[in-house]
Amino acid sequence: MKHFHLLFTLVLAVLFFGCSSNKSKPNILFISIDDLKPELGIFGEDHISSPNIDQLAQDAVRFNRAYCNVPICGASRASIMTGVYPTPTRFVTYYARADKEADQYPTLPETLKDNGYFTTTLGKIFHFPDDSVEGWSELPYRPDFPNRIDQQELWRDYQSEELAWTKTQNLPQGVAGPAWEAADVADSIYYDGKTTQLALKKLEQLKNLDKPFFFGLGYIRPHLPFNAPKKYWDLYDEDEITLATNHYMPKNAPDGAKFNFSELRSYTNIANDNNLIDEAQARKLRHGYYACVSFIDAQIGKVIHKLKELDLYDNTIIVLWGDHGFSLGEHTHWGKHTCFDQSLRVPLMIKAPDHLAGVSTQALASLIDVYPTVCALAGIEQPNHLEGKSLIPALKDRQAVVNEQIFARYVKGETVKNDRFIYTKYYKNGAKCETPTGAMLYDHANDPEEKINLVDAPEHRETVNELKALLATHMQTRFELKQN
Ligand SMILES: [Ca+2]
Repeated sequence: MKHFHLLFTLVLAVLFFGCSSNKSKPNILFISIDDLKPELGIFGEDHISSPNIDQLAQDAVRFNRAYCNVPICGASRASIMTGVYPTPTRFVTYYARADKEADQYPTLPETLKDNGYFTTTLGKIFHFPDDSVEGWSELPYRPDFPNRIDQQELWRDYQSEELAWTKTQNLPQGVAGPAWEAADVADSIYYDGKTTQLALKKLEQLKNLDKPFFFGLGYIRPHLPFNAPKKYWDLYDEDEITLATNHYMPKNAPDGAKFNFSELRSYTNIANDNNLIDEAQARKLRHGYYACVSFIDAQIGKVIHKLKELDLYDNTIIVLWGDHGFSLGEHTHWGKHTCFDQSLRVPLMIKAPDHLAGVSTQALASLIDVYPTVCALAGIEQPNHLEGKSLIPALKDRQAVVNEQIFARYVKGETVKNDRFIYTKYYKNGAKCETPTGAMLYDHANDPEEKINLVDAPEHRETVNELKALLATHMQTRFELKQN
């Protein structure tokens, strides 16, 4: 009997310590906000109302100089989730898939799942919900269309009566409805509001797990169309919205940098021609973007409130990121899909227990660094294939330098950015990086808005040569890695 007691106590102890050591690993809430640019209070701008993201920043490190690796939804997400760079033939389009183009690499959720995490996702993390499903402990889910691959409905989330036709008409691929809507409805009527309702329920389930969780929560606004409840539009006076100060192409810009934003032009109230967006429409589009950001900010607030209510907040790492930037009239452009700073720079914030909080860092960061950073924070050995670096040094010391330079690309442009400069080389044939057509160099220390292309300036010849060489090495290394 005595032995039985001893055995029983031992079993209990093993169970208790076994569970508690596993459960004590931090949870991870991985929040993606589609097309969110770092035009937020926490990044030094004050014209968009985002009180909840600002509040979260008090417990996080925010990266003032974080960059995507490819400024288009599906490709950027496939790169983040696999931890490998886009190449001229891999992760190129909005419909890029990790499981078709880089299936040999375990995704971030797969690595976490293999290391004891319960992994789940709701909303838009991968572009396609059925991409790399083996990485999730349960099937990915989205409101209304859980198993649909064709997602036109997502973008046609119009809720006012006068736009009901957008749901029933058989519109061609790529054609939506108007580029904005301000329906006087509750948050929960729009897709992202429905996502939040499901997220709150999901957190209640996750609270009761005997494992740490990784929860990928993806919002689709402020992606076009700029549809948000009217109350968020009402936060702004459209007449007072100011337009981009660099609303013209840079001096000496190469032809490759020209961009006619076909995505915005696919909306029914935007002219499908080569003319510039006029001032009134520019103000309306900015107004809509701001409203969508405030709408999503309110959703983030509800999720954080729930985490705190469930007593999960303190032991949960929160990574908040945007998949690329977004031009709102800068350089005459509207949208992503360029190699300018407006299109490449992203919001990135990491709240991690026992690391810095309420500070910003100038450390150059790249979205390819997210995968190794999450592994390091979770205390998991990172897979060998990862091409980024852990950002932990910057989460411990805001002066730390992790990357001397970062790399990005978009179709025909290859970009390198270092501490001071950003350099892009354009090619006639982007898929093979053949026949250069031009290049651009901007001095971010003196020209953060990229108004003057300095690539031919004699005083910057050495810088251009240095960046050219770095880019060539990166492209060659990337090529060789892909061959193996
Ligand atoms: Ca996007």
